Amino acid sequence: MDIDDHIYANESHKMDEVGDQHSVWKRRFLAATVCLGLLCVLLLAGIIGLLLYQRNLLNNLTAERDQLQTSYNTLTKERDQLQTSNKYATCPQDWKKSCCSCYYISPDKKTWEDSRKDCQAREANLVIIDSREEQALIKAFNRRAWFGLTDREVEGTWRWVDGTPLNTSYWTIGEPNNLQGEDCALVDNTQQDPLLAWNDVPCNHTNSWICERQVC
Ligand code: 2F8
Ligand code: CA
Repeated sequence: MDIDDHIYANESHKMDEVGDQHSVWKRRFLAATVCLGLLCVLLLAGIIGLLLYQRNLLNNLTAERDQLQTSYNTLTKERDQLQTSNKYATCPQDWKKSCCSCYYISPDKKTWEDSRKDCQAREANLVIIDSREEQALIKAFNRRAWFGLTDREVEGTWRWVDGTPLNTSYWTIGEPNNLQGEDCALVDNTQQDPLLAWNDVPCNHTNSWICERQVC
């Protein structure tokens, strides 16, 4: 082997070494790239997973909030209903309770219409007497007082303040007689028999009055 061949062999060997190193780096670069790619994919999957988890959490929280809101609304409604029923289950101070009604007996005197308005302002109405027991109770209050009966719309046709016609009545003998244009009924405290105690008198007279508020 002459010197040229030797140099050539040497150079060729060096080139092979460089080539080998190059392919080693190439493989390392490729491996690094693949690793980086995998890392990116994992990171992306992690981020997507996290976002999905967050969305799921948010949906659950929203559903829970809506449920709580519904429960709150229901409870508020129930509380209001209880407060209303409690308000009407007991009679206000100075009212008398009997059976299913509260009765207010006025200390002062007004016309029939103003008496009716007063009762309405008290969330009640002039009393509608629809049983013998109630008539006896009203009579026992021992007042000359208006109650919720009038024939001011049609003379001789007596109607209760709720618009229902009069079926059973407790007029004093000889009443109603419309003596002086008398269109409103009162219970007369001078009569003995509690079941014969009504009289018709002019509506613009002033008398005590009895309101009734039904509580059941
Ligand atoms: O006699 C019955 C008659 O008595 C009174 O008139 C004199 C009554 N009037 C008043 O109470 C205002 C009548 O209504 C009653 O019919
Ligand atoms: Ca009369």
